[in-house]
Amino acid sequence: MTKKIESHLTEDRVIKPTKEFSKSARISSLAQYKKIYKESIQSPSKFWSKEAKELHWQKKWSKVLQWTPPFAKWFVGGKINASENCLDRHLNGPRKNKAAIIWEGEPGETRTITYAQLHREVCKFANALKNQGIKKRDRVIIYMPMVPEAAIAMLACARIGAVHSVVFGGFSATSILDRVEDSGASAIITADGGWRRGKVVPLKANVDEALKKSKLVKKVIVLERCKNEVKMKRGRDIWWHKAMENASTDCPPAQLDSEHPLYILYTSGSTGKPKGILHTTGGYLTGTYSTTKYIFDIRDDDIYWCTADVGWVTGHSYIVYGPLLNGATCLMYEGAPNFPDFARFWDIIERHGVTIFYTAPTAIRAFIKAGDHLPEAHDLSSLRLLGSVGEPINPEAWMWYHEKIGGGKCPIVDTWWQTETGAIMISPLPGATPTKPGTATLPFFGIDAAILDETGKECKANEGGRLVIRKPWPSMLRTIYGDKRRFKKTYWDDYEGIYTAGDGARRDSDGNFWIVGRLDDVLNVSGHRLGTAEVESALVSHPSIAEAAVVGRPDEIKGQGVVAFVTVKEGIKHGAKLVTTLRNHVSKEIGPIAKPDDIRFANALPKTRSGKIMRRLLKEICAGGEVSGDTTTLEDFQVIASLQKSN
Ligand code: 7RM
Repeated sequence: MTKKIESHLTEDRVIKPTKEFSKSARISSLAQYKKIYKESIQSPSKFWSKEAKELHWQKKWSKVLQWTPPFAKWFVGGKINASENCLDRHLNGPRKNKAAIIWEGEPGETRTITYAQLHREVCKFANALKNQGIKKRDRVIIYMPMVPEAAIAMLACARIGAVHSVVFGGFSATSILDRVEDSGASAIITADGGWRRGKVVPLKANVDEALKKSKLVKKVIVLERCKNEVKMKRGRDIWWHKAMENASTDCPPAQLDSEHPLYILYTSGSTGKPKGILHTTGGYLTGTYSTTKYIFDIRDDDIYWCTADVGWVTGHSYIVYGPLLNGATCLMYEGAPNFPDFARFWDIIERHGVTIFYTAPTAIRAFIKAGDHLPEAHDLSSLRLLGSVGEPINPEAWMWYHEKIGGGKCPIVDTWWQTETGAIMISPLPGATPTKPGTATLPFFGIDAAILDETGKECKANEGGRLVIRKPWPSMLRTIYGDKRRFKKTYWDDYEGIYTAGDGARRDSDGNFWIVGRLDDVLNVSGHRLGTAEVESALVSHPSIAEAAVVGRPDEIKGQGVVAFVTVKEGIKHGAKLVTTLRNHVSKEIGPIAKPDDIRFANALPKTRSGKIMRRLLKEICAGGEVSGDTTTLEDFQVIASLQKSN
């Protein structure tokens, strides 16, 4: 019996960058990419030090890399400050009075903050933090809505060398408490509330609830955003505007070691408590700076919009650090994509003239479901580049995104990376890489990505295996905070000195990487190992289907049977007839082995707050058991109840 992951779905459509885009792009042909890539893999230190030199170093490094697997130190001996690089570096030229952040609140108000203004606010807030007794290396939890102050808080921490840990504003009191305890945080920066679908999310009340059970936190700074009623605890809580009142605007950036911790960001494992992914300064800045520059090919006149929340790594690397390091103008939106309706994003793009738009497949599928008339009613012609992140983008969604949003002219960068990798690892370069819908294509410069079988041998073309990175890279996680053993065990146990990402993938004959799903989710049907992504993609390629999640369930004969949970598009009737149609459709697209044994219609699928389907929960439902393990990252618990009922 083979242990390889099989792959049956093929995609022949090739979309090349337009001449117009390539002409002015930093990397303008596949040949140019290949040449630089080859050199960068032969000598990663040379490539990365060239990139790092474009940043401002208070003191230059003496050694590019010190690698004692699995522990890396980048730019050893160098001194650098993240906030200085995001802000001060732009103040001596034409970017000084350029918009750094264009913000839109959910109720509709807007603010524009220039680099000079952002610098001033960050310096003031950094002094406010110091006045509250916060020092270098202290851990500070940031639990904020999507407002500019979230970025200001992050950059202010970085300015004084405090370590931020952003907790997504949709998380509960329990999640805050877990993260406070694990990180040993001594302060929390929050707001009275934040707007989401027309309602106030009671952030401060959640913090109060969490802190009933912990004595670690000495200071809570509260931004007034929604003017909802909150309780302030004397001696512990202070309003943001009060803390700012007497704070000076003069705050020289702290001199920090290149390996000084920049942030901890918690990511859920499939089992056990969330992992505190630790990123440090010099390498992380180099990785996010370089990837933003080449992959988004960002320009001074771009209006760049990444729709993620700052609570996710995508928000850290591609709303705050990457774009600001590049002196870009970033749009930031506070609220939900469907408030007041599913046209909100198209409306924002039109009104602000967004040129680069970076979002997630889960959002794209929701937009498809909501109907084409919504984007069609808006002028989206300002767009020149689109991006996707978070999950495999199924070819149907890719084509829709390309045609309906990109007007057929915008390249799409399907970017594969993780909280752990800090920056994008595999992605097209928009002026250079021919793409096929559904593949993240080729590794970024300096990234030695490969697919290995369980013996450590590289897989042949179209053979599925484990996605790994064979050489260290600057923005890699340094450890799991406080748990080196778990760090080693989770990422470095499969192969000596090689990082295992936990994703299954294959490369096609052009070398493109196709992610077939998380390794924990791989199906095993009569000895055939199938990735979930391909079966899901086949289902969604049927015109009636909006979304699909596929899992295995124990089967006496086949080992595992295939169960598909699907949601249908607006106005589609479902029943026995559609079940037969879909089973035949999958059989035709992939082959009879992938034919679902069972298809269940659902109103919604269980997802994490960032839109990833939680297949583990579906597996548990299929096995007939109760849903167990960590469910704190589940977006909506109702979904589980309704799936269990229809079971
Ligand atoms: C950035 C982010 C990481 C996991 C990763 C994959 C999946 C992310 C893509 C993707 C296929 C993509 N960080 N993933 N991007 N799969 N194509 N372009 O999402 O830590 O939250 O998740 O997400 O499984 O391992 S994350």
